[in-house]
Amino acid sequence: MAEKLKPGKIGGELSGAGLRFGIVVSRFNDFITERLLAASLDALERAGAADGDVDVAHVPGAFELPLAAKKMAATGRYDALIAIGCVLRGATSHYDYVCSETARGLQLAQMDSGLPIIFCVLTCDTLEQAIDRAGLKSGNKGFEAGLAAIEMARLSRKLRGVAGAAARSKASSSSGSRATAGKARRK
Ligand code: INI
Repeated sequence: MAEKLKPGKIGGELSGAGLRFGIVVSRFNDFITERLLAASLDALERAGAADGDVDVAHVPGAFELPLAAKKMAATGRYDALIAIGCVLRGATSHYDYVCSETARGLQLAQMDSGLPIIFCVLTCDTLEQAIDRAGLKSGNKGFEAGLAAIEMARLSRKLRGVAGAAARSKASSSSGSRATAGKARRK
């Protein structure tokens, strides 16, 4: 019987040392977002991120997160970003627009820039649900976001290394086959 296939594993270790992070936080519902921010910073600090390697930018509301994240990504300074917000359902459809455009904008910024942007935007029906996710019954989503940022930053660095090694080996094998073809022509 064939041996069990052992695939190569590419993982993102949870060490923040030497990585740079940008965090963009919305001021709207800051009772919640500042708690999410504190927990994200706690996760980064515990994983070894250094003071000078973490920057925090504030924006008015969740709707402004994507543009600020895109501009932070464009600086080329960071290994990963975290976008923090809290949208609470109101009496009108405003909530739906803010939620969907914030999620869409952040995903676009992430895919355009190639930089991991962690989605730490609570979208809740009630303040109680948000409080539960910002340090009460359901843990703190900010802490989870900090860990996700580290994992994605590490994984991205590794995948860049894998891509670089693949490109180098392709280049050397094609220059090798050009040299062989040249020799064959000279004979
Ligand atoms: N922004 C939030 O971050 N959370 C909300 O709950 C919210 N509500 O409910 O209105 C909210 N609105 C503001 C929005 O994000 C923009 O800042 C504003 O529309 C200006 O562009």
